[in-house]
Amino acid sequence: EDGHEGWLRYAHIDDPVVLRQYDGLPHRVLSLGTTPVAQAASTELVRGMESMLGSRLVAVQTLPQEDAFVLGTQTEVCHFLRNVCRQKALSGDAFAVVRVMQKGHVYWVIFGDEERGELYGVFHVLEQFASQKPIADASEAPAASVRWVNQWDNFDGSIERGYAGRSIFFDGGHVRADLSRVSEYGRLLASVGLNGCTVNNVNSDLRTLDPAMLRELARIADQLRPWGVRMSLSVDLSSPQIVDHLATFDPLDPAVVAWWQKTADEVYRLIPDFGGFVIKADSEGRLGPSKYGRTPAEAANVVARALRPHGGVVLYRGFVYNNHLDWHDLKADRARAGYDNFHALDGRFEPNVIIQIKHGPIDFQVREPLSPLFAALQHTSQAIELQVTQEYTGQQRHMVFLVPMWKAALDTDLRAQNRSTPVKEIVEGRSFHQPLGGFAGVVNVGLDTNWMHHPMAMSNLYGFGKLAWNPDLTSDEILDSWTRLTWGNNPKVVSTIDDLQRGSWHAYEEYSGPLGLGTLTNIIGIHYGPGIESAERNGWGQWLRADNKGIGIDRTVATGTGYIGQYPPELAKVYESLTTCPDELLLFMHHVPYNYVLHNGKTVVQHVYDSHYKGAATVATYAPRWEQLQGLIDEERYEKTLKLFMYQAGHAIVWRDAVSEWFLRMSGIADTRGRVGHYPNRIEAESMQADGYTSVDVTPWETASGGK
Ligand code: BDP
Repeated sequence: EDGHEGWLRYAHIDDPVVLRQYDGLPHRVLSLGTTPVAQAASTELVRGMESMLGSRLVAVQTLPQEDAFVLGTQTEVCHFLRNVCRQKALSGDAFAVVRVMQKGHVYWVIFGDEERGELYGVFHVLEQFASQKPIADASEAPAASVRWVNQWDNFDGSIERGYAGRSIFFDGGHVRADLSRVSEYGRLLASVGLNGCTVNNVNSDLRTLDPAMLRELARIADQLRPWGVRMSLSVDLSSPQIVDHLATFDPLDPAVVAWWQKTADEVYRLIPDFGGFVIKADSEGRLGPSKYGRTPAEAANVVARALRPHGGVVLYRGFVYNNHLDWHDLKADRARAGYDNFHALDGRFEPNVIIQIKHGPIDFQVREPLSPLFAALQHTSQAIELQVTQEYTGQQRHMVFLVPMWKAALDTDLRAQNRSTPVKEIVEGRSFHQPLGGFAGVVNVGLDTNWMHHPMAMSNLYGFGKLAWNPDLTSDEILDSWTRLTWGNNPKVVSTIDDLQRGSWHAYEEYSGPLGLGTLTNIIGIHYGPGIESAERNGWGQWLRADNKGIGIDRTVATGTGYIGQYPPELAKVYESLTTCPDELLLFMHHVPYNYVLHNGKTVVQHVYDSHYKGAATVATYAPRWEQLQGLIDEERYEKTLKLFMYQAGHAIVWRDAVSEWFLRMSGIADTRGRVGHYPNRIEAESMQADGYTSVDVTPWETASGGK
């Protein structure tokens, strides 16, 4: 097995006891719809049942006088099976599975309000088989209407922050001739309820809205359509100037307004089910409305009005900040930017604009507090942006199961208006009664056979979809079903993989950047491996503010940047005080000396040492624990995973030593357990007799033991 099927392996069930529970299921299927989505739903049911149960469903054209599966929309099914008319009316993407008796026959009816629901119902049923659960009546509705993935693919075929090969969509400046992987991707997305895919980089190619390119892009939409996945595009606000040589791209210029309308009309002529536009503007060098003294609302609204007659939406990214901040200015703080740029615009956006906000105020670090912007926008629809591609979290060379991190974010209660407002309810549109809302996951799958390189990384895509559908699921529920679908139901396999993954985020945090420091990685550039000081003294604002006396950014209202004051008062109070600020966010919120004593009784510096040793020690157990599964899973995925675990164990030591040595040198405080700086049995390369090699100083010094 090569991981190509992801969690849709549909492995044959051999256990006769398990198989027996499906004995009475029908052998006929009636599919009432004729659209590609309806066809995909019935084909999938046939495929899954044959593969898992070995039973071949026969398609029939009318309601048979024998047991059958019946697939359709609620309206379609209701003509044939009166009981279904009496069921509560579904709406949007909801689905239901009901067992109906009529004239002595059993009909398993899988229906939605729309065909997309039908497809979700089929995947639900197939997931029951794959996890060996009985089939029962079910009815589910997604938490929010926007459940999109973003791909940061470039037209040349590279992928920004993609770690699993080249683009499945593009190559050499064009849409690929062979889009078979796109259709397979659409199937994976649909199987977990995802309904949109933005196919190009947020740093959008300026040719994206060129008519010739749009015609090519329409081919991608055709591949995704049968899976109920609507294509969307990232667009650059300067497009009117670039594509049609307008004199300006000022959103309030009538010619620009007309251009967006004309362009939206053209997009929908080619792609009738087009989802909408994602916009990154005034951020990291992208142009934006600030050029003309206009606000993000003025820009977003012009585009939104053009899309609205067609049912499209604008996801305007909240990731707007100045990357030329002055490090010497103690009040300068990148974390403030989202709130500062958007909160005054609350209520000024068209109803089909959604502000897409990264879950933390900085940038997908291993631990961040929630962005305070979520609580500040109470009259504007919002989506949470989560990063499935492991940019700062090990780039799919380290196993890091991110669902617990996202759960912690989604469950965080921001206490807006001094009442319960967990972020998941805000982005569902529930807390502040907004018309839209949802989830955007940056995924960046590539042409690697198994989509994401690390066999464990697909759990993050699966988990993202599941949470976007139902953020109340627990991390353990999601993990356990992914493991069963991906690796089979052998109890030892399931418990071993679940245990390995469950603590993997925490372990990564322990050896990469604890106490809210952020991932202590190479910040300028690849974002991989240790690079502690690379964050300091540049304009990007991912600073540590470390010197020989202390570390951390003072973000308090009393003496710091004032960032904490952007939170609703109850939460602000918790973060403002050293007594109540949780250790895990301490250095994000406060500047303290190295010997400051944490709630856990340790000093900051000793905690840093201990946590790095602990994290690296945990990772060292991965390979031997994995080896217990040899023979219980297929050789191919076994070997691939084993190699990655061995690599991760080594790289975790590199991390451990780099960060610990840096803290030792910076603070001058020794490890009470005498580990840091003393490595028994280690032989430094520079101490060897190495023909043909010379020893050189390494920058940053802490990334090589001994600095050479
Ligand atoms: C950062 C990435 C950069 C993206 C940017 C964004 O390093 O490649 O363009 O976010 O989200 O995390 O726009």
